[in-house]
Amino acid sequence: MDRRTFLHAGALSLAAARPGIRGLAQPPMLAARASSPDGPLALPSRSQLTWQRDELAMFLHFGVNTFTDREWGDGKEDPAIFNPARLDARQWARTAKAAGFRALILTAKHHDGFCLWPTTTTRHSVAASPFRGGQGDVVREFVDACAAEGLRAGLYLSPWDRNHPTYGDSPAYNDVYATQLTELLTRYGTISEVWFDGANGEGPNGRRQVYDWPRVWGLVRRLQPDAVIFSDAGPDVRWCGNERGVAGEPNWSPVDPAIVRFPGQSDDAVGPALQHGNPTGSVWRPAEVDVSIRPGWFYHPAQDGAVRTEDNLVQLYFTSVGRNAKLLLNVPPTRDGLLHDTDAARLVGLHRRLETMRASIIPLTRLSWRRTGDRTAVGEWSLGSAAAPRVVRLGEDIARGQRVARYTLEGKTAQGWQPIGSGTTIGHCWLERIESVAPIRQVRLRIEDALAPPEPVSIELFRMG
Ligand code: FUL
Repeated sequence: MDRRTFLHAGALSLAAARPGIRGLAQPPMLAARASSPDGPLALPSRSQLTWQRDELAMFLHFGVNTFTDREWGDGKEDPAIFNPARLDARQWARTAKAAGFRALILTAKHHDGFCLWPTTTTRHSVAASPFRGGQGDVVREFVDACAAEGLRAGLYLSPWDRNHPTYGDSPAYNDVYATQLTELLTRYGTISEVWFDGANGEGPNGRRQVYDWPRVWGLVRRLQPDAVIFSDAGPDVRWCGNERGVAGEPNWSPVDPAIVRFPGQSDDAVGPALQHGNPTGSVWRPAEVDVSIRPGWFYHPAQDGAVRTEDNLVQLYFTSVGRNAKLLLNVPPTRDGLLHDTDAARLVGLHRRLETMRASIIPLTRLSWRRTGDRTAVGEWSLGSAAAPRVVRLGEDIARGQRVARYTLEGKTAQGWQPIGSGTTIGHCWLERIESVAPIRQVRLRIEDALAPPEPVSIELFRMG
């Protein structure tokens, strides 16, 4: 039942991939773009663009596990244990906003089946708990807090439900699940991301539940057309393939929908596809990196000393946002219903470090950008005065698809041009650290391979990282 951790599968061979894209049969869903001069490049939707440009989202695992000190509840928990006496969703949202996060996702229901909103589908919910005298609704407080802080709200509704008596009776539970989803997507205003994991078990009847994903995704499309849907298999946003906080290198946003077909699927082709995407993929499905600030997803007092350090969080930013993915960082509320001081302080630290880096930007003037072939280009920029950059941020205009497959970076020192970096994909954002370089006056980016004629790439150099 646990998520598989996929090993870094190494760089994809573009030599193998390129003939593929040229010979790619036109999938029906791209037919509308048949006349595009870009050929069969997958493109993001408006919602996917907004999602990716947010860069940072906060995950909140909260529920009966918070009170039992477990990671996976068995569904037999007494709702009476759920009593976050000082719950303040505004504190969650304020903390997130102050740290530069733009969206939050709450576990409306985890595998234990306990619902954080008063649902008509079960008595196993906040309505049966002492929270706010049984009149409480954590989902409501959460979405209101996000709205008050100008942040996007998302919800995680676990399909695996270890409490509901219908689980395992597939048609009956699928109706229950659809009702729960409908409640969440119709009562609380705009929901920007709906998060599904693929955990799947047997019900009390000993039968394995068969989920109806087309129905679930169709419901989200109908009720919240602007929401992005996350799961291993998208359809809008894919899992990055591990919970270590590391997106693949290379990392393509397009994927081949024939490889990852449903959430929770596990076979040998799935891991590399989640980590790296597929350069020849026909659908746009960027990677989300979900990882916790603590060892567990839920709050455990014993882990108060094991919160990720500021350095570690900066590193996570580099291996997620800095690898063309989005970071979904889990910060679990305590039994009081508040984010822990240590976690909040580390987030402030992360924000300060990223702001310091951004403030150390080195002004650049573009001297030239020209295509040197069908799939190659070169750009040159001049630095106002000689400087030794520590970090480079590259970015493609992904509204026009992801194109770059291999690049090198050179800096002009007093001794002439020197290599200072190289890589594979770029996408929305690619961050690289530049180790000990003599001061440079100019920088040159060579696109050495691409899936389509390269568009101008943006570049930023920072003195600090
Ligand atoms: C997984 C779950 O089993 C974990 O408990 C956690 O919620 C993680 C984000 O997704 O599928």
